[in-house]
Amino acid sequence: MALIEVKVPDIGDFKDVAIIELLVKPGDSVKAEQSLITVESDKASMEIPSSHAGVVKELKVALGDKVSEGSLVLMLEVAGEAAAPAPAPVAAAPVAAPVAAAPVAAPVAAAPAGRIEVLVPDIGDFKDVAVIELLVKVGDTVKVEQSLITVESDKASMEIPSSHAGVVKELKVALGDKVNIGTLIVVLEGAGGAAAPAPAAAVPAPATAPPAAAAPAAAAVAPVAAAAAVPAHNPGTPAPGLPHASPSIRKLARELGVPLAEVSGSGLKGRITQDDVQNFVKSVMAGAVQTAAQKAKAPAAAPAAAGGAFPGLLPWPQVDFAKFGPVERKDLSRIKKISGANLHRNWVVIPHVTNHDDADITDLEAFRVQLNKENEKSGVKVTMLAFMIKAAVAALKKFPEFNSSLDGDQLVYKNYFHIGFAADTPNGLVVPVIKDADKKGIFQISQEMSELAKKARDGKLGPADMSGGCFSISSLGGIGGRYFTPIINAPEVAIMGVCKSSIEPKWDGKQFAPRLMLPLSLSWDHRVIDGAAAARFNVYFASLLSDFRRIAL
Ligand code: CAO
Repeated sequence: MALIEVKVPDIGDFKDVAIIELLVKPGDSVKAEQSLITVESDKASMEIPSSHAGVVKELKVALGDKVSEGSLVLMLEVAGEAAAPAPAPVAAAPVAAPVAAAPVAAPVAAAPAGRIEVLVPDIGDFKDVAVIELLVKVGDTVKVEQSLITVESDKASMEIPSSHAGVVKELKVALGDKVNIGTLIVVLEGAGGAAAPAPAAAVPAPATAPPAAAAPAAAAVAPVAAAAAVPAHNPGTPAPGLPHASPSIRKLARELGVPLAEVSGSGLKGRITQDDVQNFVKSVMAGAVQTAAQKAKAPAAAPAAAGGAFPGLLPWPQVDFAKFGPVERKDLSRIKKISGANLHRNWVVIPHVTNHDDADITDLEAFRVQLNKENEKSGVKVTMLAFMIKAAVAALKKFPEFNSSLDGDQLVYKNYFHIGFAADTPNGLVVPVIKDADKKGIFQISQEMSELAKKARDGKLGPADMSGGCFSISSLGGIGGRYFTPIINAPEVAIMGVCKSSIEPKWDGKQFAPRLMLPLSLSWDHRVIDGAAAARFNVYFASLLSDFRRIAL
């Protein structure tokens, strides 16, 4: 055992930065690269990692202290050989360098006549960093230096500010997109046409996002709710003032399902601390337990707990499974973690209803088989799903509210037709999107689908492959089953689930005839769509599959 000094590594241009959080205390065991403290400059924050594994003996800094490269953070007791003074700080580079290098350059390309393009400024070693939050939307008025997006690398995150004041005309990035210096973020219309050059230092603002655990790479493989790898805000309520919290606190909050926007911060400058998050959980649980107790006493008049998200909800069962037999633990895949969070939100937030119906695809299946025979040599196999994508486009055209998204009190109707299809991969569910399906034929759609499905299975889908969807189709037809209740892929408002077709006897007016019937399950958002419209959508969709000539009408 020996004592070593853990110092602040090379943190680039960060000098005399204040400590805003102590993440460990004497007696704590820490791993190499575990974050020890959070420091903050006026525009960015980062966590300083430990160079070694060991036990914290003494903290040499306090909240509010200013530190620079080389400042002594703490004394660490390390085992045997590792006791030699730390060489290059293990995790210093990835954490520190990107942020430190970031805050300088002015990212502007001023365009003529009031049109201003705001680009990602010089963000140092930050490369291919994922956009994890969009802080403005089209129509917003922004000030100079107002944060536009949050980006995140492995260990740090930062907000990218606007180089100009103006009104947001176009957002050029989406959640999950990877950006670099020079990437176009938004197009602004300058106030009074004043496309003045950017101030000398258009600097990133305080880091706000969770660490790498869930967002960046996962964003490259967006799950069911593909558009929102890191769900942050309700539609229509982009947060102008995001809660101040360090990456590790954000991670903790996300793991516990705590909405940070509802937590009041007791730390420096209102920063949310670990205690704040834990107290929030306790208060919610106390409300839930109290309500359960009230219910038990007076079941007929159980009042709703004010502010409790789910009054009366019991805590998740804590079971020692090993008591009952041998068990094995495995981490959820990255895709499962992200898709799970999105599915959960969509299931809880959207009032789902599912309508079931059947389509007679006897003739269409015969046509499909014939097409594949004729085109055997082309290498492209036409699938039933390709026909369903075309039928979905026609149905969306006839029932435009199915091709909309809720944005606050408004519905956004889309005049484009991008159709997502759920693809099963060894790592979980993803939803690649066929863009402009209205402009493509059955062969092209079949080919694109097979390419996207392969990319999905190989884990190679990029954010662009999965963004922009209007409506999704989830086909279990190749596997089996009768009907199911698919979860809507927010911010879409409906999803078509399809199961395996089978021959069924159908009365043709004179006799029973064998017909190939395809079970359909349409889930829809009851805030946007009514039951009658859903029934009509299904009937129309089925009629197109029954007689595909109708698509040309
Ligand atoms: N009824 C009967 N047979 C069907 C069918 C249907 N509705 N749909 C497909 N089939 C048949 C196909 O014709 C094919 O048969 P052949 O090999 O004899 O030609 C076979 O089933 C396999 O089809 P497929 O699944 O490879 O192709 P697809 O175009 O139907 O689907 C894809 C592609 C990527 C959507 C699919 O592979 C997949 O991943 N499905 C799972 C989606 C999913 O998990 N949804 C659940 C989401 S909710 O958790």
